[in-house]
Amino acid sequence: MDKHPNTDDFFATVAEKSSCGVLRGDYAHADADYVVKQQWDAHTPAQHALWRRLYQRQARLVPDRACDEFLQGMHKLDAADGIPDLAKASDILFAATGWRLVAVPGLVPELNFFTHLAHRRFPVTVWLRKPEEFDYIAEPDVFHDFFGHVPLLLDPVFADYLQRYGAAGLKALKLDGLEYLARLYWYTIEFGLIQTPQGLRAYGAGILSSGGEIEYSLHSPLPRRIPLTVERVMRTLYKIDSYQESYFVIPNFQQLFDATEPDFTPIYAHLKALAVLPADTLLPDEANLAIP
Ligand code: HBI
Ligand code: FE
Repeated sequence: MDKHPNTDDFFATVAEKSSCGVLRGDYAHADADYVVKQQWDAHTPAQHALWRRLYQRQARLVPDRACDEFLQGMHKLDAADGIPDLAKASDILFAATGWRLVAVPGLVPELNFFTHLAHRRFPVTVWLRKPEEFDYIAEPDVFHDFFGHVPLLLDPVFADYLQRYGAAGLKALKLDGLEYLARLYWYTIEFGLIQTPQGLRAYGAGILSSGGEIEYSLHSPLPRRIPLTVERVMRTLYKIDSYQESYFVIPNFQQLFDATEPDFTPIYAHLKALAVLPADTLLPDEANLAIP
């Protein structure tokens, strides 16, 4: 595995963020793109049983709370019975939107992550959390990645947004815009909300794979729910180990796709002159959308 220029500082940064100071995955057998074999047969009956418990909890929570596109993708993937075989799920995904799944040991450096996304490959972590991590886990595991992220990749508009996000990420690395792209990822792909004719719904993977944040993000009076603009999201800090203090709301996925159409270079230049905003900010001209 040849080292990418940013590999060491990436793992140092993520390792200090992850709970135990080092990344949990086994990176020794990863190839140059950080891809590994899933070794699906090595999963134990206890791990499949833990997957079923996680899946059953979330499958009970998502009706009337996740957007329809997520629910349709979840049903098509049909992964209730145990840890999915990523190659089989990848075939279902490819038939729907031309995306593929690649197995990875865990978090990978941004350069590799963005390169995968830009080529319609979604990295899925191969290890599953421990039973004692049922309610919270510091690093994404196979349940967060597969249950949280993969269903929406079967939606053509969202799938195109994610590929365009990957391409923007590769540019951001050259323009020193990584922190802005990371915030856009966080407040859309991980913690995004969407206004639908049936009401406010969640589409972010961090929300939909969480036991408690689905209800909190949609119905708690505590967080702000603000109409999304790219510039506002790019300057807003976020918390990685607690429920979000603000959620950003889109009217539909087409608007999110269109918002990533322009070249972000001028936005980055403009943002460099602006102060970052704490996660609990509500600007004077912003609506805090009422709780449904
Ligand atoms: N790697 N496997 C994996 N999954 C992620 O979600 C991920 C990553 N590397 C970097 C990263 N996310 C974030 O820095 C994004 O904001 C790019
Ligand atoms: Fe994620």
